[in-house]
Amino acid sequence: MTGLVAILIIVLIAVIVVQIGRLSEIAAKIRGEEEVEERSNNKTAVYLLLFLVAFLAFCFISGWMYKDRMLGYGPHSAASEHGSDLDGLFNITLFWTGIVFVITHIALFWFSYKYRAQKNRKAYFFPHSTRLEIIWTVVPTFVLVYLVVSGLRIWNDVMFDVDPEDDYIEIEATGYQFAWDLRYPGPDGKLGTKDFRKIDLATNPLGQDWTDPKNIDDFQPTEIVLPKGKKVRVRINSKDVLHNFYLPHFRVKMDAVPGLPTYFVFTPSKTTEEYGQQLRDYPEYQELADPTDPESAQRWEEFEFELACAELCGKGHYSMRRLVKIVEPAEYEQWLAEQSSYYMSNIRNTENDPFKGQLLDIEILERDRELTSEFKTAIDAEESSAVIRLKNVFFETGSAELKDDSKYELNKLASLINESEGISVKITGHTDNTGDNDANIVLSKDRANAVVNYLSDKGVSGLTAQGYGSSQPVDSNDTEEGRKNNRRTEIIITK
Ligand SMILES: [Cu+2]
Repeated sequence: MTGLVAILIIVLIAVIVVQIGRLSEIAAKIRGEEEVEERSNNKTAVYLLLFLVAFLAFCFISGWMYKDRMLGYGPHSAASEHGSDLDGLFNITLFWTGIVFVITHIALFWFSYKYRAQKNRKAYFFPHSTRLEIIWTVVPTFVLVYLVVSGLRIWNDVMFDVDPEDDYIEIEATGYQFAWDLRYPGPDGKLGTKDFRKIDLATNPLGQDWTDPKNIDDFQPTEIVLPKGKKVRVRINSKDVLHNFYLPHFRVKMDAVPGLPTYFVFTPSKTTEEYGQQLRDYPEYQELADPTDPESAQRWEEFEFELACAELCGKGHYSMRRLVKIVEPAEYEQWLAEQSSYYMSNIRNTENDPFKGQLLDIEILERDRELTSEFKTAIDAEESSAVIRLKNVFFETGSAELKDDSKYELNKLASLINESEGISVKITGHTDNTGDNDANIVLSKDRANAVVNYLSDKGVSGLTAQGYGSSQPVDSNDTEEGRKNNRRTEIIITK
């Protein structure tokens, strides 16, 4: 029995020894895997750190490399008075969010390095810290409040509407698929009223109300021209879908909403010419404007501001581009003087004209301007005498009775003669060659006398009159147009 127990003990010991041997073998294997795992953890943690460095370097280098392509940097400085405020706002936001961006990325990757899995280190369960909660609530609150408040202040400055007392120009842009209709107020400085029910694509694309005198001088140019340094209010409309009135160089961007007029106020601070000059230092603007033509100008010389639609409004969206020219005030006045009103060139004396057959104030002013300029030219000329045709003096057919319309021209003429010294004025009457020659001479003499009498009533003295009948034609008597030109009243000014 004792022998049996002894054998059993030996067997058991052998089994235990074998088991222990196998156990340590397995343990050694496991330990080896852990080592492998630890090594790979270390490697990953270092890679993450390297990624952090490369990522931040990439962010800064690409930001620096491409900064000239962003609004507010390099060649893209603002060309309006409020533009640099908006650019400044973006820079402040970039500065603060940039700091947070850098700190959070460093913290994220540093933590993944520092707290990687390691032998003999146990994760620490961290359920709550009131202090930390307070810190990461309060700090962003202050930063955000600061950003929002300073942003709102600038936004309110930028979006402030004009005071009616202000000196400003109001223009209008109406977007539709796919163009902008631009409207300027003309010499009265006021845009006329509109009604969408009056829109007619052929004769009245904006629905202007022609009974409103403010509409009479409004004109519709194909490009925006504005003077430097003057406040501009843009009324923005849309006739169909959402568009967006975007002047990138002036930091002006506003939706054009059908049925809801919007506006924007801005003051251009640089002329197109000045802006082009400041681009000439940038290599990308020294390239040829037309790469196929070695003779072509450099890009900075051809620079133009532009209006773009910044809403994807349909497939012809791109064609909503319009040029914007900023010029010196004197050049602007000259441009304004060259524009002709939509009403005068398209509506006047058509069946759509509510003032058909009536003389408009604007026409009287135009006649005054024309007569004054001809009169001044005659006075300033070197020749001792000059002839001016009175284009707006009319008589009843076959009679020497002045038509009522003639008074505007004659009143102006009276004041011009009264203001001038050292001149003598002769009124001459002319007819066409129809009818009896003697009768024509009498009629032309009577008409010249009628003008003299009218002017004498206005205090003009020393006038003489002569009738030439049809003896001095200025045009052919074979056509109605020519005969009309020959029937005329003239003045001869002698110094
Ligand atoms: Cu559009």
